[in-house]
Amino acid sequence: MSDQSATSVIVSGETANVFDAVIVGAGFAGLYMLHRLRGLGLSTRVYEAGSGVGGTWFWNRYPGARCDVESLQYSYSFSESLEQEWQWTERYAAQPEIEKYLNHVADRFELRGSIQFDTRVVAATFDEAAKRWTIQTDRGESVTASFCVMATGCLSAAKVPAYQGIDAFRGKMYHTGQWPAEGVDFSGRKVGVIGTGSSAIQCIPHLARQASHLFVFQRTPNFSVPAHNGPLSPEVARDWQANRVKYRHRDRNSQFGFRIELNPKSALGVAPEERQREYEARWRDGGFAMLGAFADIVLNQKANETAAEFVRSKIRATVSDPAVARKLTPIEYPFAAKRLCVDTDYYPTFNRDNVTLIDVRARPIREITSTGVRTVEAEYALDSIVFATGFDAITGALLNIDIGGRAGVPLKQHWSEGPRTYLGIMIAGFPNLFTITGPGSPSVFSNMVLSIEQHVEWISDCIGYLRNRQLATIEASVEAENAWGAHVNEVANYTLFPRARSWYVGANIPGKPHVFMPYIGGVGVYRQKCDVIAAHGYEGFALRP
Ligand code: N01
Repeated sequence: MSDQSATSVIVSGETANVFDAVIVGAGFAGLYMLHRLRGLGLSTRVYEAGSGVGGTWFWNRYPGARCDVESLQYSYSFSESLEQEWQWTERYAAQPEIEKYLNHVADRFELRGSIQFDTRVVAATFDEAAKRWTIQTDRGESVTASFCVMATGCLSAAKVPAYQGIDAFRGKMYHTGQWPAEGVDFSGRKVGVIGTGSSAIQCIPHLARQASHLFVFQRTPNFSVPAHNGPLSPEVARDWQANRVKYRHRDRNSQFGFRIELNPKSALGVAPEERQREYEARWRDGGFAMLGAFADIVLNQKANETAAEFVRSKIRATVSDPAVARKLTPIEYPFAAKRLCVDTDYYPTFNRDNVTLIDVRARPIREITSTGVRTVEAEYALDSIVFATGFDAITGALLNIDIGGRAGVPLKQHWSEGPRTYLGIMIAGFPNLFTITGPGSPSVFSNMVLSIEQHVEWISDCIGYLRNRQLATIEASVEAENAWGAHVNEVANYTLFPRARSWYVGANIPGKPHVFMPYIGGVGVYRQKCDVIAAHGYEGFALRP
């Protein structure tokens, strides 16, 4: 692309540098946003840093990567024919199948022609006089658009800790969130995995089966529940098709955006035998069923402790070496206050002779050497290191772009004490800039696909509303933004979730302001609030000609 002029882009033979809308990202959010905006007749360009569609599901190709909301629910609901023609093969689809699904969607709705791949947006600046965004890419291109939609994902800015000596390592290094497309063969290799979050918990059993030896460097143990994944039974698929409309309605108006039977009883109000029976049944169901076992698990520390102790007992019963089981047992934060992990064979993997668990909380990593990892106690010789060290979550991908609002105020400045938004969709001082599943919305606390659809539909309805009334801009008011931020906080503080040092509060990134970022009032409640605000002529927003 070096021979192109700085102000033009060419996609599918079309040359343009002026659009109605620019969308950043071609994952679940960007693809559906494009489909909707094209439906409104807007000229739209999508920029995507990857060489294909998929977003999260393009980059996270590590062995074992799969969704942990059931695929029938973790899929688009906007097109009945799409739902009817696509058959999921497993309860929880693996990364290749989800990527294939998103490629199918891109083809089915003829979206590719509007997507420019291998292009990262580096800056977006609002021009107050023109009432337009200028968007710049890492290819030196510059285009303008009335609307700029960030579909950049909540978990897309991969983070590798700044270890001393990291550049000296002579083996291979990988991050789970930037996995090579061609895959990696670890046969016969000594492999180190740093981190024990959801990504690590999914890939560790796979790596252990391949590597000659696997060293797991754990700083904080996580609570993990079994997925009980398997082929999707034809009866379940048939039932879904027969009751699709009813089930989707249920999910849209639920707490998490997917089916969890919520037991209305208190964990403290039942006999120990009944409590045990309930937890056992939930454990057998697998996945996030545990979260609904009792109404107060995430609200009351004592109730939470009963669930935590149940999972700890499962760890003790599974891991044969009591010292290893003790290390794997979370004790310092409430059950589910860090994102609950869903696994296949995670705990049994630590019974293998070729797996060693290293507690780097007790004995921290001091440096990475040319041949491995050195903790304060020992050096571990490694051929490969897998960083399963997570992401600069929710705000990272947005702040990695140099976004300037009114009067050139940088988003970094507006968010210097943590993210501030109205509904997680818009930001005061940044007119016509939309953030799909932005901070302050249910996002990572819900079925992402369902929350993405809700935002996309709200945003496209909003843009349609503006255009029908010949209005040029919409902008959140400072008052509405402040009130929403206070509400997000109040709801979070009513629960146990802020009590863990998690990425939900930015605790995994040194120097990041500690703010609980997702809205956890429930996707049904949240949807209602968004709908009422729109029905009242976009209350809390200024709409201008
Ligand atoms: O990242 P994480 P992830 N030294 O941040 C450790 C979603 N997801 O990629 O807890 C040593 O959870 C860190 O330790 P600590 C899901 O929402 C979904 O696993 O900070 N260790 C932690 O153990 C998930 O929550 C799916 O003490 C360091 C780990 O690295 C989110 O993505 C699958 C360290 C990071 O865990 C992120 O998951 C996968 C250091 N300097 C992911 N820095 C599904 O849908 C970090 N760690 C199934």
